[in-house]
Amino acid sequence: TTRFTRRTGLLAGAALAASTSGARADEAVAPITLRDLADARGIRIGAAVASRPLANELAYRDTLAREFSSVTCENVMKPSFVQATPGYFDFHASDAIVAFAAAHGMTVRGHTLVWHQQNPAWLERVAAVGENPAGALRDHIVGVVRHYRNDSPAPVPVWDVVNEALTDNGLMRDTLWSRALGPGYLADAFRWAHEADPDARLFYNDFGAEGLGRKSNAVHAMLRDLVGGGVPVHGVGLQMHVGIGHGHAPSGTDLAANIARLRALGLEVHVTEMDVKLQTGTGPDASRLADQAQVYADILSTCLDAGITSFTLWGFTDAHSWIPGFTGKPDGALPFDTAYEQKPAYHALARVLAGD
Ligand code: 9MR
Repeated sequence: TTRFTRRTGLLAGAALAASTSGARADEAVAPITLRDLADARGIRIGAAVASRPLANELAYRDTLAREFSSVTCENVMKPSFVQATPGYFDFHASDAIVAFAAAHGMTVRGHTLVWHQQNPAWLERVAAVGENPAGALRDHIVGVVRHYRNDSPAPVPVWDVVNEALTDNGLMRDTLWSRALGPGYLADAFRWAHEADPDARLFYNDFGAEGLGRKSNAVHAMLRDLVGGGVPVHGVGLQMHVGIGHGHAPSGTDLAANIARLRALGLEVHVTEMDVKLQTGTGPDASRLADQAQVYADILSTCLDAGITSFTLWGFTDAHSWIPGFTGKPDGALPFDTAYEQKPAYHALARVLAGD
């Protein structure tokens, strides 16, 4: 069986190149990467990117550019970063990531325009007591989307317009925007983004709505209503923050059924933020890493069969992941370890992409 490790991938690639081009088998041939394999399937493989390691770590930059064809700014495109001061847009941090992507032929998923977290204090105040909260939200959306519109130097063709607007029970989440504007803010946000860049593909993004259940039913119903009402929404992001151990990831059948019903609405489906926690499992490290590889493989395989077009991880190296900070426990939820070595999860993703 073909194993796409860097070393064996090198050998397999060299053998292939030698047989097809007459090159000597001992000549150096570029290793097969996740990116190559995803290209061959016509899908994007992506990672969330953090500014500091991108600026400071060569291994971070090299691995990102080699293995991935899509990037998402983990933080710096959010309102608290791009509009910390009312009316003054500061894109220096997001532009750096977008420029890196452009330089390496990668696409960008814009993240995110409307959320209940990472808003500047002034915007929260405007939403709570301001005279024109709708105007403030509209100006934010238009300011960001226009900066990255299709005819700009570094376009962002896809946006997570609204993030996490529903609760686990499938109700409208009580947020600064639902309080200020009522539930209609979702449709308005999509319309404003569409006005700012009619070419952009506009997504609703949420977590815990990957399989079948109350929340995914509500996401589906909400999107059905938006699509039915002629609102410019083109896709849905399934975040996919999951874990090893029973009940910490959706079953393949539920995931496939959910993707199918979303696609039946005419929507594109992306996996937008996948990581697989180890702390939810049991057993020695080696068996946890094997379980993690299996979860990555099962989910990617189901998603490919179900017709998703983009598969993004929330980071790529265990050296930089939100999980330990958030859970207060060490983990290792991504396919590269802290030394940028490929973990079993990496090989599992490569095998699935290769169709093995
Ligand atoms: O990974 C992000 C982390 O660095 C931030 O502190 C956090 C703030 O809430 O947001 C994280 O990213 C989130 C993403 O934007 C939306 N879905 C959940 C992600 C993980 O919390």
